[in-house]
Amino acid sequence: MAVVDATLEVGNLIGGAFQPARAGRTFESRNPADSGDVVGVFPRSDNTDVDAAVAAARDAFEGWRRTPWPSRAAIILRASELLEERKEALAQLMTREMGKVLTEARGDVQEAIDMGKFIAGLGRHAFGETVPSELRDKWAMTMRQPFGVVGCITPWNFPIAIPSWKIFPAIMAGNAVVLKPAEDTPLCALRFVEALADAGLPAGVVNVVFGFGEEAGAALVSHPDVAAIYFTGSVETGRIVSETCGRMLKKCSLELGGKNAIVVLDDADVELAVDGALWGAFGTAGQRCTASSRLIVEQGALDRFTSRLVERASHLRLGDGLDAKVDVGPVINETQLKRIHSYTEIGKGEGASLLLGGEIATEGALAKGWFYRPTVFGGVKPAMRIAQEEIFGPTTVIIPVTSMEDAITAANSTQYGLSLSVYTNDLRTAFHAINELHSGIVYINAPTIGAEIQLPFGGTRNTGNGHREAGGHVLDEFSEWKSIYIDYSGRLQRAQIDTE
Ligand code: UN1
Repeated sequence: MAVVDATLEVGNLIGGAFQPARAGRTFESRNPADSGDVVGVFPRSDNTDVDAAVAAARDAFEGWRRTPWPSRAAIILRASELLEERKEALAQLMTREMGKVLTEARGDVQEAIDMGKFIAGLGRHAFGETVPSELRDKWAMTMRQPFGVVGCITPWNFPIAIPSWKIFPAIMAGNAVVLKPAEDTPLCALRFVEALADAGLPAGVVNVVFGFGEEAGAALVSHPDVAAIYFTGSVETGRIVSETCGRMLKKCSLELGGKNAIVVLDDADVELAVDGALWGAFGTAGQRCTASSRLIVEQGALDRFTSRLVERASHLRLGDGLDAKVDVGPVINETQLKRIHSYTEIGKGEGASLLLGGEIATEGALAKGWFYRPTVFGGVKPAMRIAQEEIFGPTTVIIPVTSMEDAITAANSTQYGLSLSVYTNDLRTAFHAINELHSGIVYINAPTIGAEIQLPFGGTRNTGNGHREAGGHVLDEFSEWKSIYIDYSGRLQRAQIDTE
């Protein structure tokens, strides 16, 4: 692994070699806790760089798809072991490049390790089916086949975990990959791919093209030799990606936003719900698509829940995530900081009451980075913009309701459907809620964050387009079926006609 230092300058990884952008342009990755700290300088790629990466992937694909599944799995397992050995260094880098506190950065790397081990196991049980033919002396079965070259476009909030969710299963199934990681976290993505290279992945099977969505990302999505796109990001960009893929008849898997809710019912353990809300709303400074950005609270629990939440959130310590005493790190960049603050203004304008925070934090060393105070709004109505739109920061809203049915209606009333949670001690209520909540993930007595890789991850409605990542069916997203008929009767047999 290359040494990380302030002047690190790397190229795109194309066919196993580092290359600068053909147009010679670069961009910087900076530490969000200290914007003077340059983590590295990266190529700002355009369509010519993407063309080269796709060509390298095409070349590598032919050898890779013929490599036996268990051999591919062995490389993935080895890469997971290398990630495990490098976990602490990767976590430190992640905190520096992305800002999340170190314990969470370790969790992000762990999620990639878990994913790699899980996917490697599929190398020996990527089952097909053998089914009886309707004709005599005829055999019928299925096997998986890769799509070819696939494009992965990943966000900055889980800079190692999310690339791992896409790349491990993609290459397990025999695809070759071009990765365009978020411009805010390029070095984390590169370190992940280096673990694969060090584990023996042949050159060109995974290529990395750095840069911006409108340039490198768009070129990847519209490339005629890219057969499938796996995208995690905003609804706005997802729509553009989906339109392009639709026109080109490409497979397109989208993981988009969330406006997740914790429902706290009258019979809930309120202190447990406050624990969950603090972790769900302010973990990763609220920058998770699963963040608990709405807290829907039944009347009987409202006062206690509100006062405990505000009291405990007021003690959260902001700062550099490398400091073990810090609870909440910076947000990713200045644009996001301003966007988060604009929602505070929107909330006030809508008549919600600001109970805590609502400010950019600039005292002392915080002035060097992009820090926002944990923010809580009370008296929020389900239709308000702060209750409908994804803020992606440490802002959460309390929505009072008067019944369990109203709580469920409110929980289901956004364009998103990623993760919903209910705190209750009543078994019947819990199961009723599981049935009635319309989301990809439901939690009972736990916050909306914390998905595990052995279950499907994704959401309903505008959170995506019906696909799921991770989980036991993950290969369905990264391979397509081939149905095979073998007729050993020695004569023409006509299906649907010659049956007896
Ligand atoms: C995301 O926010 O994009 O469930 C992913 C969770 C994490 C994954 C979040 N395991 O919060």
